[in-house]
Amino acid sequence: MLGKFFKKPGPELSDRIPPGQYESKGFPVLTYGSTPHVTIENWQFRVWGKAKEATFTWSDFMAMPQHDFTADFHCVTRWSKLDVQWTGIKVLDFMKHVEVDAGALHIMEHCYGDYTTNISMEDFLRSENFFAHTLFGEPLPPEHGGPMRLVVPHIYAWKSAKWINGLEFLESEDLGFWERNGYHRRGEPWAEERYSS
Ligand SMILES: Nc1nc2c(c(=O)[nH]1)N[C@H]1C(S)=C(S)[C@@H](COP(=O)(O)O)O[C@H]1N2
Ligand SMILES: [Mo]
Repeated sequence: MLGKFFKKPGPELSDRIPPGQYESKGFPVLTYGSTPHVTIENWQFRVWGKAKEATFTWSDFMAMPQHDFTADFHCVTRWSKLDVQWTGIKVLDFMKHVEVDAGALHIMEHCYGDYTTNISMEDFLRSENFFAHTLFGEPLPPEHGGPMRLVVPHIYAWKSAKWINGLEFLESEDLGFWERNGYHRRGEPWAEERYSS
């Protein structure tokens, strides 16, 4: 008995819900540790490593093109929430402002609160990835990563860093917090890349 919030996918959802996942009607909060509280005045975003070091403010991000996004969200703990509505900035628009070195093939995402997660440049530089500051038409609540988080819809949601505040560009792959603790280095939900082997 799964209760009313988690529903086993019927055939009509089998192309939306990856194997081993259940549909969640609510939007659970999944945070390791406590929720950082960061104001938009104090929020800063830094890029460094194999890229020209630069710092961006909230108004720098607001001056970039703003878009609405609808994306499915898959947590490795087996819940998936469909059609989450966000507003924010495309990763590819942001990256027009970053001078990346030729040898940068990986990224470490950094956050307020010290969470980290790694992603390859190839998985990061996709047109559907975005930084989000609005959730269902309201400012992104702190527990869901406000004021700003990353959303990478095609990978399990632990790569969608909440309270994101920086990108460290790397020549070779390094592992983030969950990846060092047994989770898969990539985390593609349709291939069920849950754990490292
Ligand atoms: N900074 C930070 N980002 C994070 C996490 C976290 O603990 N800290 N948890 C990850 C996990 S495991 C998931 S499933 C999603 C959950 O996002 P939500 O709490 O908005 O549902 O955020 C991801 N991003
Ligand atoms: Mo998760």
